[in-house]
Amino acid sequence: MKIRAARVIVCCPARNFVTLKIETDEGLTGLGDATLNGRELAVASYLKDHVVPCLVGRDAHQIEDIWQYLYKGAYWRRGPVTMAAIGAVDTALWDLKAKSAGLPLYQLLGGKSRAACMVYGHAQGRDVEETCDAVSDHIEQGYRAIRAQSGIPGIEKAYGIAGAKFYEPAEKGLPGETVWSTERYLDFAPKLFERLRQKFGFEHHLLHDVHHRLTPIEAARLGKALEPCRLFWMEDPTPAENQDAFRLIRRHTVTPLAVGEVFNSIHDARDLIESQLIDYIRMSVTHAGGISHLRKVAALAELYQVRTGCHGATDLSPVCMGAALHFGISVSNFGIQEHMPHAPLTDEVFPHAYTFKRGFMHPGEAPGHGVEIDEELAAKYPYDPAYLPVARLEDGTLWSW
Ligand code: GCO
Ligand code: MG
Repeated sequence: MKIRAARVIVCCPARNFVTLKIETDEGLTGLGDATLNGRELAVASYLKDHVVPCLVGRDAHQIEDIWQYLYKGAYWRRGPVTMAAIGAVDTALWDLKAKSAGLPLYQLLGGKSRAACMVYGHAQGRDVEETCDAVSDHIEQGYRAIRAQSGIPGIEKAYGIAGAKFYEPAEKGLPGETVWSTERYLDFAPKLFERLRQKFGFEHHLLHDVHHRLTPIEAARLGKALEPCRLFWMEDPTPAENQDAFRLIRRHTVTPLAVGEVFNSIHDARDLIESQLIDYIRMSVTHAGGISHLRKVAALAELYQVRTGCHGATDLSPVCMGAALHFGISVSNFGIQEHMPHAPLTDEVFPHAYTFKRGFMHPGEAPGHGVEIDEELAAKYPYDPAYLPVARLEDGTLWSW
């Protein structure tokens, strides 16, 4: 099965997506997601100008060799742009291999390890009571696990809160600026979760995303304060370039930790996993070099009882979600999958076999990863520049958003 052509499709059905479509001489097509929020065209160019010319004519079955060729062969290793591009090629090749076998992808990954993948939804509100309403709404929809984010008194635009029903991280135009106050947040966050536990008890899993905003000692303090609320996880409590930072947090708290949505290589996570500094690894199929590389991360994590908790925000396309569910249903140390439903228009452009039922998702039984693209419809929604916001402290210091 030879690669005949590969095309990069950039479109904006409700938000921007970069999709790689590989075609073979046997007439099969495979899809991979290469969306890097706010930096989409850099990956599109990397694919179009540097990767696709090297793919044409290769045997589409040689997934591992092509992965190594693109990784080692480029000389310049790692990085979000490179790894998103490699991830898209890898995902498209797994899709093709499964389609040529006539099997759903999970069968090629060792078969099912569970009946379906538990997912968590996003509950958000402008204040505690609105967040309570959103949690209750998610419980009604059947979610077993819910991430809760709330507006914070004294902070105009807190992370994860939207005016609209669904929170969408990227905004049209140049990056917006938001103001952050660690003091106000640390004062407020434990009160939010105390109220949620008081109202809903302990039957449902609650999660929370700190979004890289705290220093290690502040994160330790928050983890400790949240212990009575027994969170499923506290996510990205501090930036993780310095993996050692998590030793300090770990020494002070038993609140489980989840890290890795911005990682792109196993090396970003190695010490965190081997030293058992985290409980969940959040790397995604799209940003971490595809299914092949993510399986290696999961295999390393399995040795240390670290479980997967893949990033699944709306900036990962339905192609990523399809692939993530095949990965999740097959891998032995699956933990949970993030689920931020896409806009109806996004779902229309990317018809898919995966389904949601009472808090669990299933990848479906279609051959491949089960996600396609309606190119004609996609062409009606051209790229529309959008960026993630930046954050500053109250005195103007640039901070982690
Ligand atoms: C999450 C994330 C996202 C990111 C977004 C950036 O946990 O879902 O933190 O909401 O902010 O993916 O592009
Ligand atoms: Mg996050």
